[in-house]
Amino acid sequence: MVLKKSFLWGGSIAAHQCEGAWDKDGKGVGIMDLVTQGTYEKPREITKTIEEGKIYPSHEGIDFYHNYKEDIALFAEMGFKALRISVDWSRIYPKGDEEKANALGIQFYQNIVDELLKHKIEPVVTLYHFEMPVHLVTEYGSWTNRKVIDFYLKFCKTMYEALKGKVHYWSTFNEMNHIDPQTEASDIFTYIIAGLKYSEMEDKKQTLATIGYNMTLAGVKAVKLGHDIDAGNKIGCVFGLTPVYPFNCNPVNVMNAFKENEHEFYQIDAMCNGKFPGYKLCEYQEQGISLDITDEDEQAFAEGKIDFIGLNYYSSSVSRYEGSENDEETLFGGIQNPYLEKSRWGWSIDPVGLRYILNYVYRRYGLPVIITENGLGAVDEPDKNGNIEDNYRIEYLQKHIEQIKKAVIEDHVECFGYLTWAPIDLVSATTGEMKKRYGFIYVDKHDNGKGTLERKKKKSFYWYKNVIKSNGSEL
Ligand code: BGP
Repeated sequence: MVLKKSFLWGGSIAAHQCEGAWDKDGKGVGIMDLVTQGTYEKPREITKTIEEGKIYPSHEGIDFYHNYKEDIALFAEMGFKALRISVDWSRIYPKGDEEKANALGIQFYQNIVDELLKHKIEPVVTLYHFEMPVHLVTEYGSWTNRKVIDFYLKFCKTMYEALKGKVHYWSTFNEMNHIDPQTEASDIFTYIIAGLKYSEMEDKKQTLATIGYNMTLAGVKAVKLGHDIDAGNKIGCVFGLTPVYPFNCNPVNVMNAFKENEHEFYQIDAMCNGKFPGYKLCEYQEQGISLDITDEDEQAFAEGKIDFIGLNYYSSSVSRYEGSENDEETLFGGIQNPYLEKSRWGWSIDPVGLRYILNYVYRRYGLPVIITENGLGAVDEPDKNGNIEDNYRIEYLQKHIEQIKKAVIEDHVECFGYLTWAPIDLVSATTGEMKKRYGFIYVDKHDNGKGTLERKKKKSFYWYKNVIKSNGSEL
């Protein structure tokens, strides 16, 4: 058996990491316009004004705003069947609470979608990939306030209508699952997702529970809305999933790992099962967390089940165990896995983990899955002839695709596409660096802000082109 001919090979990008043009054509200030550049060792900082700090990578991105035609032509040259983009909310409603949408912002995304369709590339559109207008944070308190759900739905309606008949695959959110009151969070994670710093939250557990609930509710309402506008819409949600392995077969550690793993799933449970999970509500009650749940909410959960699951997969993790306090902690909160290599940014490289999580998700929910992100962040140095021989990236992707094939062909997982992060170099979300590159296409832009923005094909460009041409049979 082979992969279906309709398998969606392609890539995935996000507006705030590539577009630049932060103040063009009526765009408002988005939360990611107020984040400095960091490094692996030094987290990004959150600033109050655009002027604060020196380098604002997201402001310039790779200027996809003005280069989208050329960039899409390069994706088409690789044979892409799909491209996942996100719509920057602050381009459409610059402050988030306006009556009228910004026509130039809408036009930009219509142009991108038309360009994709011209090249027979299926657009997959994420409606919220860390791009909230700052005004909704400062004036309304972000997702802690239910009014923000209505503003979000208005924005969704605008986009569903603007791209009706052209876009068939939508994702309501990217990676809201990193918000869970039972786990400690870092400032950058809660900021990226909700524009709020973890360290400044007064009642942390209550705040995170409210944000997590309101975002989930917004998600299911957006599904219903999108189905009402066009019954042909397939609407999913994208989750960043990191399987948590037990440290060893000591049942206590197995249970710990299970519990840690579960933190990532309550929102998916809610979106797939048609109700907010009872086990979560019990946990909240025990901890004195209260949620304001109405009958209307319950109806919204019942009516807003997602059609597919978007899976972002980079890494697996190992659960903490008694006595593990002194072990080096990973970004994902666990400890390093001695069986796995790690990337320069400390993310363990685990292709089998992808097969595992594909199976897990498919069997738990029975919904089709699309891999919406997977890739290797690495330092790419052009050689003396200016070529980029990124064999490490090819090897990484090869091994992951092998596991996808096993999941689909041997394990019968309904996985309908593979979108790499990111087909073109862009600004890293967690560190803000350009140095952390993922692309098949090199962009001459550097952390000091310099660079010609010239695009150059890496070795992996030609490799991926052949993978797509052979429908994954030649890796
Ligand atoms: C995911 C985000 C992406 C992307 C990716 C890689 O969590 O959805 O936006 O950036 O991680 O992370 P980074 O850019 O920090 O290497």
